[in-house]
Amino acid sequence: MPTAFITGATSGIGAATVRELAGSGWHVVATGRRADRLDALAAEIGDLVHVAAFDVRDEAAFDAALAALPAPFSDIDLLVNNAGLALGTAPAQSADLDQWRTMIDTNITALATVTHRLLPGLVARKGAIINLSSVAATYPYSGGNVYGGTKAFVHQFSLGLRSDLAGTGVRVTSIEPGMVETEFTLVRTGGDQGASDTLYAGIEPMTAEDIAATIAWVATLPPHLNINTLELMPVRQSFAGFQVARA
Ligand code: NDP
Ligand code: 8X3
Repeated sequence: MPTAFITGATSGIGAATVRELAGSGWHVVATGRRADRLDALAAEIGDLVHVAAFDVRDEAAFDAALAALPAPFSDIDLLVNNAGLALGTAPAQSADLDQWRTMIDTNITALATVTHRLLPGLVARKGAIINLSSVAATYPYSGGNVYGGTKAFVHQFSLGLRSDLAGTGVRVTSIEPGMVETEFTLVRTGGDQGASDTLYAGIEPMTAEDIAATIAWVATLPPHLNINTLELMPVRQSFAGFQVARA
């Protein structure tokens, strides 16, 4: 069976994707900062999972984790660039610059670095890359400023990779979900469980398992078929009109 390398596997979409793929017999490298969560995942799933705890922004730690991968986990066929976060909902003019830097470092710089490192092997194995973008890449909302910008990067980077990888057989997909109830809003609000519960109340948000099933579906399509961009929303989430600031 093939091997997947998943960033951000300690919760939400990443953890659900580990369970989904390992459940179908894939070998999975599960990564993230919280080692206790990764150990619990390994204990739950068993030999199909190899865990590596590192901060995805720490290039040296990432390199060391890669170098320590045992066979067959070192032969990566699928990269799922999932680690990422939103911080804050303040308008740009009052946003925290450190929060902006953390989002850019994680959602853009680290994602590009991981991709760069794994690309030669993915090309050799005619593998695939699945990147987690967001509806925020396309539809601006108040307070989404840099988060939306980072996800627009992920969208466009994915399309650019497709161009560069023409003829290699490597597939690239940008998955662009709307509201998925995970730890996302807890992280965004600095741990405000009430704010998270309120945001998702009464809207039947998508689940991490919904997105994991979508990722598994994309990853197992026939090799001649590439989904470029895949946008998903809960039925109860849709679009609002433009706003105007009247004089
Ligand atoms: P969670 O907060 O539940 O999971 C985020 C994961 O990213 C965690 O495993 C976390 O691990 C990891 N992560 C964050 N920063 C780092 C870091 N510096 N180094 C290593 N790992 C890191 O959120 P989701 O599952 O919802 O988010 C997964 C992806 O999906 C993100 O890219 C997000 O932007 C995207 N997305 C989410 C949507 C939603 O509504 N939930 C909608 C659209 C896209 P740890 O903290 O242990 O390091
Ligand atoms: C986050 C999606 O709809 O919660 O990436 O802003 S949404």
